[in-house]
Amino acid sequence: MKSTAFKAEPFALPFNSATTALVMIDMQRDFVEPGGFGEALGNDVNFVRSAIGPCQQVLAAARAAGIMVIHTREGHRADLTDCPPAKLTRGGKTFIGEPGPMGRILVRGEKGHDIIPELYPIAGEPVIDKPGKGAFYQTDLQLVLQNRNIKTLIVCGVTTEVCVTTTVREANDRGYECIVPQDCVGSYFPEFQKYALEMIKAQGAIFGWVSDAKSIVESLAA
Ligand code: C5J
Repeated sequence: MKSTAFKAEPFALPFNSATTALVMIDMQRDFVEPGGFGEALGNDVNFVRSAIGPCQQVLAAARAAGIMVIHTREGHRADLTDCPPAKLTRGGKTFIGEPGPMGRILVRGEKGHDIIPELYPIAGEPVIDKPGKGAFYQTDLQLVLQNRNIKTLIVCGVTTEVCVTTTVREANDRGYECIVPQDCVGSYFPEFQKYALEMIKAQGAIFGWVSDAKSIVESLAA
C-alpha cells in the first residue's frame, strides 16, 4: 500500500492506507433526523444534516480505497442498566428511554437508534455500540483497531463538540493520529462547531488535524 499525506491544518498528515480507518460517529436517526432525540432537545437538525453529503463522499472513497470503515452508535440496553443514573436525568424535556416518534430515545434496537440510510454500514464494517460519548469508553473499539494495526483515524459524524471530539481526545491519548474533515462533522450550534474544530488543531495539532471531505477523498484516491 502507498504512503501519502492528507492536506490538513495545522500541517499535512502522512498516512498509510493499510493502517488508516474511517470512524463514522453516531450518524443515527435520533441525532440527525426530525423527530429524534436531538430535535426533542429543542435543536434544529438542519445544522447537522449538512454533514450527510460530505460524509457520503468520504465513506464512498474509503470503501473504494479499501480502508477499514467503522460505525458507532450511542445508545443503551432496553432495561437502561448500562445508563448512568446521572445521564438519565439530562435533557430537560425529553429523557433517554422515553418513547419518541422513532421509538424509545437512544435505546438499542429502536428505529431512532439506527444509522441513517444514507450512511448505512455494509457487510464487513464493524458497528460499535457505545453507552457514552467517547467511542472507546466501555467498548471494544481499541481491540478492533489494534487487531488491524490501525494508526490513523479519519473521524466524521455528530456532534462535533460532544461525541466526535470526545472520541478524538480518547484516541489521541491512546496514540492514534486523528484527522477530522470539517464538513463531515456537525453541531446544532454553529459557534460550538467553529471552536471545537479550532481546539483540535490548536497548538500544533494538540489532539488532531482538521481537513475537509474533498482533500480526504483526493488523498484516498491518490
Ligand atoms: C450527544 C453525540 N450529543 N453523538 N451525542 O449527546 O454527540
